[in-house]
Amino acid sequence: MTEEALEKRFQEKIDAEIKIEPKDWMPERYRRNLIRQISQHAHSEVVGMLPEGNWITRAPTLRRKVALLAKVQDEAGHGLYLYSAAETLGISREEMIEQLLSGKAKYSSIFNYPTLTWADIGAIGWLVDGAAIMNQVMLTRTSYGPYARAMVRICKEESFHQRQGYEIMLTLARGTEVQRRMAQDALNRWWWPALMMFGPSDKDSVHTAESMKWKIKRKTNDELRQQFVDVTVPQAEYLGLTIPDPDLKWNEARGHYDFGQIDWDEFWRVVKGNGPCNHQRMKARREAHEKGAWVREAALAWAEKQRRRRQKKMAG
Ligand code: FAQ
Repeated sequence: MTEEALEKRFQEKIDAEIKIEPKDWMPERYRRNLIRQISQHAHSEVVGMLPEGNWITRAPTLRRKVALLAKVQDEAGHGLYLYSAAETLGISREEMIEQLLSGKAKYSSIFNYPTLTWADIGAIGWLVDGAAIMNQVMLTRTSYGPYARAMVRICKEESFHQRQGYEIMLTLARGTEVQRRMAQDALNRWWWPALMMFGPSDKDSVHTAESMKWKIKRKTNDELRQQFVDVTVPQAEYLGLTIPDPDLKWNEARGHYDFGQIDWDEFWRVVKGNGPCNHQRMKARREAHEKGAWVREAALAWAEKQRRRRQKKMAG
């Protein structure tokens, strides 16, 4: 079969909503685009543990500490499912990690902002996990089987994360004046970076057209961002907090909220490595990788020992 005929058959499968599985034929660009997106997604989950991990020792109660520990641990698990999904496309885990540590691969811009107060943990759960879910519910229907299946479980856990964040915000918003101000300050600092998580506007998005054709993405960056604003504004109202956007207004004709201009210069600055915490985050990841070398070596030695034992048993 010619390359052209194979591509035609591939597109027909996509259009018929048949999932693509690891051993199926796929265009090289589809494979590369998926490795890029899934590995960056995995890196985001892993780097995303850092801003919140920072607050585990300072959570205000045992209940909050247990919930935060569980959440951060979940993010590690999400990274692992996603690295495994990417490995089915023919890239090794070592290669992906090397790409992250050398700065070649991206991870979500949002994790380059600092967590200054306890309210930031509430804002991350509410807004960052809220934005992540909006994007990931779409990805449960992505065309690549292993990625779609990983997303189903991830979304269940993310909705617990979103609720724990919103509950922290609710407690602070209904607390003392100082607590309410802390919640408002966290919303002020996290709102715009949360909107940036959805990526550049559609006119500047280089991958969207191809990803939509292959149903890797089913909604564009701007569509998801709008959907996020529409569901989040009433949640802020319920908290009695003000979204830091003077242009935010319900548009009856569109049936959506209009909102102000995103600072795209800030977005690209952060994506290119010059956000408030990029250096700190990468330094922490590199140190963790170096300090974990003995664990990887021990695990490999143990696996080798097991393999030899099994071999001996079979021979005997
Ligand atoms: N940050 O052409 P597009 C989470 C890059 S998980 C950094 O529009 P695409 C859970 C993009 O990679 C959060 N870079 O790209 C959690 C591309 O560069 P490249 C992560 C960004 O792929 C919560 C270039 O700009 N979620 O939060 C960003 O079609 C709490 C052009 O962009 C995912 O990764 C950004 N915000 O659309 C964990 C979901 N946006 O690769 C801990 C899966 C764009 O050519 C605590 N990913 N870029 O060098 C996606 O859905 C897509 O990749 C998008 C971007 C929507 C992120």
